Amino acid sequence: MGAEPQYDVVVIGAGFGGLYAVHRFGEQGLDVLGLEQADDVGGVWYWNRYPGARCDCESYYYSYAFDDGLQQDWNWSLRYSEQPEILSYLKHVADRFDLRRRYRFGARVAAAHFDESLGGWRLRTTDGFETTTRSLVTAMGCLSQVNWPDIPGLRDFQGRLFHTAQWPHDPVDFRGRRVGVIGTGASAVQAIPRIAEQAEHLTVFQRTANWVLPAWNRPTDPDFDAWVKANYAEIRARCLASGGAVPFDPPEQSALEVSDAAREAAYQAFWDQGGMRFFSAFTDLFSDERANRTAQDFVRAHILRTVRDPATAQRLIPNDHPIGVKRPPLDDDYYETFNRPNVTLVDVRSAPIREVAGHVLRTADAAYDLDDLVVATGFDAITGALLAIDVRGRGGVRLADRWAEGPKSYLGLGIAGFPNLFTVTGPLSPSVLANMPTAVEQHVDWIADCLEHMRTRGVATVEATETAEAAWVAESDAAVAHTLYPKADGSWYFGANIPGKPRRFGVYVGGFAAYRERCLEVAQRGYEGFRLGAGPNG
Ligand code: N01
Repeated sequence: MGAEPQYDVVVIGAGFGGLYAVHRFGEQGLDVLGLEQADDVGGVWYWNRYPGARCDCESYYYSYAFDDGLQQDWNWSLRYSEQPEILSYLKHVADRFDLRRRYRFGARVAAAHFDESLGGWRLRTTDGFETTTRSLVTAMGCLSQVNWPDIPGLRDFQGRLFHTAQWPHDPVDFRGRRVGVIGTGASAVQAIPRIAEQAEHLTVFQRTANWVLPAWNRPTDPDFDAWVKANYAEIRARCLASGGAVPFDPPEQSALEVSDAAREAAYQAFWDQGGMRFFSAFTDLFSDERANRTAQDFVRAHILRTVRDPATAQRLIPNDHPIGVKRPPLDDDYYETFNRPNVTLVDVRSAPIREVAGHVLRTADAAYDLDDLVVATGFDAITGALLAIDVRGRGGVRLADRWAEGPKSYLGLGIAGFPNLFTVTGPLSPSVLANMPTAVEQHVDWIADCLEHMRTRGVATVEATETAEAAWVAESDAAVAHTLYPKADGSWYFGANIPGKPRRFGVYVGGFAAYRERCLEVAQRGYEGFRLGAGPNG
């Protein structure tokens, strides 16, 4: 008999997904190791410490459901929690379930090679640590591989240079400073109002305007909190039964079948509630351009009413994509911020950024002298973290080659040719279009059951078949083709924000509840679409 792998399962990542995976697999008696590149737990909430960093899902459902004691004991201070509180929560989870003892921190995985004779994976980290494992579970987040734009001279900027996703741990003081922010995505929209409150002057370099919705963040209402705690079982069940893993009532009417007055009233009611609930107003906002245009009209009117300078208001109105099909940011006075005398909006679509030299950011038609530059240009999303590792499957095939034309996966969980590799919220799963903690729990539970199936049946390898994978890719592509998402061809959902990255919509849009049912059916049918390989004694 050949050598046995050192671990039953290695989990990469210590964010929401990784922590739950390490806990769950440990509870079922597996020998589990966690590897995390940071020096502590938190995942995206460890790295994204920029001012205003906050969750755009409400905390009572953007939280773990797996332990009732945890959800009863933990109290959220705000409707949408800020980064420090979410990080405290994840640290509390690590303490409460004693998870750090299973982790190696400061361990960035450099290589993961499937070894056929071992029937498992050989791993190496950048600090030279090596180990082997029967199964490998990646829980590295969909938005964790930082995107630095290719702007000549940027990295040599002579002032203070920040990226929102690699923010310093100590607070940054912008008082008396001339600050520039590149980007107007969700990170920038959260940071801009906070930086504007401090900076002597803030210049926002915008390439593409975004549709921004109000969060109406506020302290947690104690009565609501008590209601939530008394009704958690039902709230979580509603999440599992919904398209976005959120406890919202699904819409029932088309935006086109109601009167103008009724439509306006509905949008206003959802606007006043705040957040992504806005998209629960009507059934066809993601499928019918005319319906979507009515929502755009509503938000456009808000921008024109709010922003006093007409030229700035026009620049803040998106003109290249329907509302919702790029991830809409939630704001805290974002539009109002452009009424401040110390804030300037610069359009770098018409006059692109050419270079950074010394303290100066130069566009095609002007130069801006800055003390601080905040880069809010997002991530190499969905596949970036996985492809940053030298992953090789059967026959030494590189994952980067396998995905040369875009990600391919069966259910976003398994990849043909890469046995015993499971990807938590992987490409072509509902991932970022579902409430993340619910999505990761569903994936980890499914993987845990699969690992149990392997152990009890003497199964050595589980591997998606090429046929099942191809069918799932086709189904995922077809699902998105019926929506308005392809109308935003610059979105990171397609990988379009990274020069040279192959285009494929990386998220399954068929809805979380239907997807979950599908995963359960696959398991019930003996892991249909996966090839189960017998072990040396099987
Ligand atoms: O990144 P983004 P993000 N010159 O890619 C611009 C999640 N998130 O970090 O649109 C000039 O959305 C780029 O312009 P354009 C959330 O899912 C969650 O803001 O490519 N500009 C865009 O404006 C979100 O969607 C929370 O034309 C350049 C911006 O940079 C995702 O993370 C909070 C440029 C990048 O926007 C990513 O958000 C924050 C260049 N060379 C984020 N290159 C929560 O609430 C890029 N841009 C949990």
